[in-house]
Amino acid sequence: MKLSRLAFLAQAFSAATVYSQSLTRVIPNWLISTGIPTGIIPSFVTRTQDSSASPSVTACPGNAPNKRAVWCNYSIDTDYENVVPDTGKTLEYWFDIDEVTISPDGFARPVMAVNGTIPGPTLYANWGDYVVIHVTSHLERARNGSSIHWHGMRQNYTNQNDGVVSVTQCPLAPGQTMTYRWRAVQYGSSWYHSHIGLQAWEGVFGGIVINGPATANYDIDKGSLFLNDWTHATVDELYEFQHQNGPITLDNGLLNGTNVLGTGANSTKGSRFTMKMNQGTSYRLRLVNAAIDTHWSFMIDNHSLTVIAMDLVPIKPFTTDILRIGMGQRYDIIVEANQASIAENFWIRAIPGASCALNYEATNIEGILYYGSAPQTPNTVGYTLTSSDTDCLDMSMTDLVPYLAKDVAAPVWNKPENVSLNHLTGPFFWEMNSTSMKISWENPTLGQIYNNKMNFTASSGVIELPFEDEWVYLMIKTTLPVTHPIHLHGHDFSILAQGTGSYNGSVMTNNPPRRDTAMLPAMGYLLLGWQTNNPGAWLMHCHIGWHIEEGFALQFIERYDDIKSLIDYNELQSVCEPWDAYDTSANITQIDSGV
Ligand SMILES: *[C@@H]1O[C@H](CO)[C@@H](O)[C@H](O)[C@H]1NC(C)=O
Ligand SMILES: *[C@@H]1O[C@H](CO)[C@@H](O)[C@H](O)[C@H]1NC(C)=O
Ligand SMILES: *[C@@H]1O[C@H](CO)[C@@H](O)[C@H](O)[C@H]1NC(C)=O
Ligand SMILES: *[C@@H]1O[C@H](CO)[C@@H](O)[C@H](O)[C@H]1NC(C)=O
Ligand SMILES: *[C@@H]1O[C@H](CO)[C@@H](O)[C@H](O)[C@H]1NC(C)=O
Ligand SMILES: *[C@@H]1O[C@H](CO)[C@@H](O)[C@H](O)[C@H]1NC(C)=O
Ligand SMILES: *[C@@H]1O[C@H](CO)[C@@H](O)[C@H](O)[C@H]1NC(C)=O
Ligand SMILES: *[C@@H]1O[C@H](CO)[C@@H](O)[C@H](O)[C@H]1NC(C)=O
Ligand SMILES: *[C@@H]1O[C@H](CO)[C@@H](O)[C@H](O)[C@H]1NC(C)=O
Ligand SMILES: *[C@@H]1O[C@H](CO)[C@@H](O)[C@H](O)[C@H]1NC(C)=O
Ligand SMILES: *[C@@H]1O[C@H](CO)[C@@H](O)[C@H](O)[C@H]1NC(C)=O
Ligand SMILES: *[C@@H]1O[C@H](CO)[C@@H](O)[C@H](O)[C@H]1NC(C)=O
Ligand SMILES: [Cu+2]
Repeated sequence: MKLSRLAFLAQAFSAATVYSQSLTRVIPNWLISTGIPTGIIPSFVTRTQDSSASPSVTACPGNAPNKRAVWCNYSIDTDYENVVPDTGKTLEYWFDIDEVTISPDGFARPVMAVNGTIPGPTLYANWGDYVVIHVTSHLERARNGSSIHWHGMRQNYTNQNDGVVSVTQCPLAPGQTMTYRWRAVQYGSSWYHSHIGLQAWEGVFGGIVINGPATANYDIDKGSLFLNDWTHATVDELYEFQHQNGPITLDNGLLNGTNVLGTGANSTKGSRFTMKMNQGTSYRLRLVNAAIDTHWSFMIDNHSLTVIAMDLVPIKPFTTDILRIGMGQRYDIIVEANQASIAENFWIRAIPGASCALNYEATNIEGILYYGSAPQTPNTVGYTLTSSDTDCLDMSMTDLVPYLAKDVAAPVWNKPENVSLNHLTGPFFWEMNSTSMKISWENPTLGQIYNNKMNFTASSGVIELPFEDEWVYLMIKTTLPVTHPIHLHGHDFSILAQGTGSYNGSVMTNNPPRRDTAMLPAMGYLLLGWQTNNPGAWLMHCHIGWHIEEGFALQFIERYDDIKSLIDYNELQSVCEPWDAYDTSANITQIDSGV
């Protein structure tokens, strides 16, 4: 290796330990000491985060601030479940999964992140566009496999691009590149994240914005606003303690990747999330809960929030002061900047749900909305939390009315799943119907289906749905005092019943809330229904990072007979073969559920 390159690397190393928004990829120690042939050296780059990066795609003509319902020749009234604009466009993105040291709250720690930033670069597309993403992993030092899941994206007949290790692919080995291809058949706000181990919560995530029509007007789109909890040790380091002992207190939280760290020995300067608004202007924000184990109540002092979408489903606008958002969920909100006469600065608050989340900085996860020329410390007072906020529940079902009404028919398949723990002291494994998922990175479900395997083991958590375009219902119940955000891949489900205590048998079939993630209340039930119109192996899981690691997952094999023809086996093998070789040479051990 040339000396100049080594000097460059050394410089990069020291730069990486200093907090700044500029990022440097950490070069694996073995690379420096052994001098590997240049061909496999990851391209080394220094980047500056451009927080003002503008969308790379433009809105359809006609979609003006006072006409957000319009979208080219389509509109908010178009039935997006059946009609998708033919834009004739394919967008191509390149993602690098890096290991970097950054200090989102002023406390330096190693993270894994897409293109070295938290959140990673936002993926923009227009409704109907095709999207191609080339993902390259540089996780040599951690010796991690990787993958990217496009959360909430329908993956209509493109199951193999869902990015779930052990189900739709093998882990992507360090140094390898894999390409995902899918079409944006819905519009709105979502996010992408790694779907192996706890890697998403080490920092591998970012926003997805699919432009389309909306159910209310607004002037300016402010983009994604991520709500994360945050730890100073890595979540991989914390996992074993959590696994043995149960819930742990997290160190902090971040608004769009930044915060300060309050008092005490570890206090830092960090920096608060700030957002400038002009009196008389309205703003769209795309809230995403990307936490490992925190349900949030979000509010902006003295401002009300108009909610226009839940996950990727537009809803009839409703107004609230406090918005509860579970892990994996999204809400699109409009904020009317109309309070400049009261103050110049207002707190934006993300408050952890007291009965389900522990955080040392619970009252300090705050940003600043300011009307003046620069942000100053606000002295405003927050709205009062209700018991639903502290109990980590979803917004009321009666508020969440899909704009495009869809009624639910009787099911051909209707079964319960009982959520429980293997035993009440650690190590903890979550079970559904007494089974904790345990599947293998090297042996993804799609490969097994391609090879005609029929007999899945109990711990693979497989439920077969061989029905074509029929409704199926799944009742998830628990007697334990823990809430869980339940997420399904490949579909939006309808929420037919949701509550605490015993279920009284009522089923809401008349345009119920429809989305991809919903809360199972503590000691409660959640009845979900969806239509089997998308062949594939689709994961359903709790979106609490610890819980998926501990086996809280099922996989629905929807229309087995229709899946095989959708599999590109060469492509599957092009990720599995390098992984198998890497796995053997690096002596990797899988300790978790596999997803
Ligand atoms: C909209 O409709 C017009 C007339 O039907 C057609 O010429 C045009 O290509 C359409 N535009 C789009 C974006 O679909
Ligand atoms: C999903 O894919 C199927 C098969 O290609 C197609 O018939 C259907 O129209 C697609 N649905 C949407 C919403 O694009
Ligand atoms: C990510 O970083 C790579 C390498 O610098 C760059 O080519 C690519 O455009 C970046 N991707 C995005 C989405 O910004
Ligand atoms: C990733 O690397 C970390 C640190 O080496 C390790 O603790 C963790 O188990 C790895 N995760 C996966 C999914 O391999
Ligand atoms: C949050 O960060 C993302 C990614 O950098 C950016 O696109 C978005 O505009 C930011 N959101 C706000 C509200 O500033
Ligand atoms: C400081 O941070 C370290 C690492 O996360 C933690 O172990 C320690 O308890 C923290 N100390 C205080 C006073 O918060
Ligand atoms: C601002 O909000 C606080 C807390 O909700 C409330 O007490 C106060 O009256 C509000 N101020 C105005 C001028 O509305
Ligand atoms: C789960 O167990 C219950 C009770 O034994 C049973 O009725 C149900 O069919 C099982 N669920 C599935 C999906 O097999
Ligand atoms: C469901 O799980 C609870 C423990 O959480 C257990 O007491 C109960 O018997 C289980 N019910 C069924 C039908 O398995
Ligand atoms: C499962 O099926 C495979 C062939 O598909 C067969 O070789 C194997 O013995 C079967 N295992 C069990 C436990 O039935
Ligand atoms: C059952 O519960 C639902 C929702 O809590 C309620 O609306 C309905 O009136 C109840 N039905 C009966 C028969 O008690
Ligand atoms: C491989 O890993 C296992 C478990 O982590 C360890 O017991 C074994 O010694 C390792 N083997 C080699 C050759 O490093
Ligand atoms: Cu859970």
